[in-house]
Amino acid sequence: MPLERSTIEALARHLDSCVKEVRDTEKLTDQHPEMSWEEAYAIQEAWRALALAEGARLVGFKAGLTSVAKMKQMGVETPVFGYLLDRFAIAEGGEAAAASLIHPRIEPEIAFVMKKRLAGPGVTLAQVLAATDFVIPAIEVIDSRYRDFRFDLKSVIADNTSAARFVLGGRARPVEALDLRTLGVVLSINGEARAFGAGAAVLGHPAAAVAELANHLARRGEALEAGQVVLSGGITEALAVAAGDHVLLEVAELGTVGFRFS
Ligand code: 0L1
Ligand code: MG
Repeated sequence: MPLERSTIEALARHLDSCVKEVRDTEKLTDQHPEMSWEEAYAIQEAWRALALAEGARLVGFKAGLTSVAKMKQMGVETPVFGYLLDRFAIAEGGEAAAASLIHPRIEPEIAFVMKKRLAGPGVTLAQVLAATDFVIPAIEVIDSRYRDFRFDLKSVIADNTSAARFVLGGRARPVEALDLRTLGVVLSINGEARAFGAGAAVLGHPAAAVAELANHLARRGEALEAGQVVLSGGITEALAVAAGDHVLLEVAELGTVGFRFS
């Protein structure tokens, strides 16, 4: 039986309370095994509406589970998409309070900042590159609201694909000057290099993830807008972090970005 609108909104409020109270929960499909893909995204969107009504600002979107390493780590096969709010942003070189997160993990990503509106369907990689103002190194902090990061795809979509924090920094550069497939990344924690990869790990080219995102948004009556940020997906597996950790991402040709968990 389809989920009632009141149930969709109650589930969005439940996930929101998990974030605000820094506590985990069972995956939503344990109670609602019949949940459809449409309903999973409807919960995510109801949660977004709740945040916007509180005064949060939508600053962009994210693609998740876009690399073989991430898909293997989580035992899934399809990319998923979520949104980014201004309240998720950490200042470059700044701090994130570990006590405000349940069980954070970090991912090295390439962020795109759009200079033009990009609307699907049928968006291609070349159209993504033409609509991109610049790319910049990004670290995404994911923090699944589900106990022990155990979930299925529908539950993770409802949970805004575990989005929690992100930091952008290093050098912002136009895409024309770069081959994003061969950009190497090194992710270090407390000075120890812990994960390595190159842009091609993300669907063969990080812009392919942005194209998939734009086409997904089109199916939901939305588009990427000028000035919005897109996190194109983790290049390596995600690494667990804890209070006191210093995190640093180095990206070839794009410099470094880091922050500290306080
Ligand atoms: O950004 C991501 O790849 C995360 C997607 C959601 C799954 C997870 O929490 O690892
Ligand atoms: Mg990610």
